[in-house]
Amino acid sequence: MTGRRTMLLVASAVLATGSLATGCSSGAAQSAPRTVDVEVSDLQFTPSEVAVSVGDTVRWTFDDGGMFHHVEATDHSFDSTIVGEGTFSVTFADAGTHPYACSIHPYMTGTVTVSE
Ligand SMILES: [Cu+2]
Repeated sequence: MTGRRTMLLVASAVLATGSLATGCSSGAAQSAPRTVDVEVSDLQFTPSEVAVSVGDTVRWTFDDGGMFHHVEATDHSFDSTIVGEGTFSVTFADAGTHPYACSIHPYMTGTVTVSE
């Protein structure tokens, strides 16, 4: 495990993702970075497990009627702080697996897997 990871925290995602890459994971030529959405609603993360490539962004959207939630990586590599609305985005610069949970509702869990 590398202690320090380089990440871009985008408070308010305004990334224009014009293209959806489908089914290309050859790894040789890196396709355009993607943004993968995770919905935070009904006391769960949907989808709870996402797989992305280095350079991709995961964007959580808090939409649970104002209920406060928290996206907190178990390895502390990212932390949304406790919020009730809006979005939280993380761009992953390194490969790795990041389990995360909501500190308020510990049964709310998810995993981001980042591959080269
Ligand atoms: Cu929660």
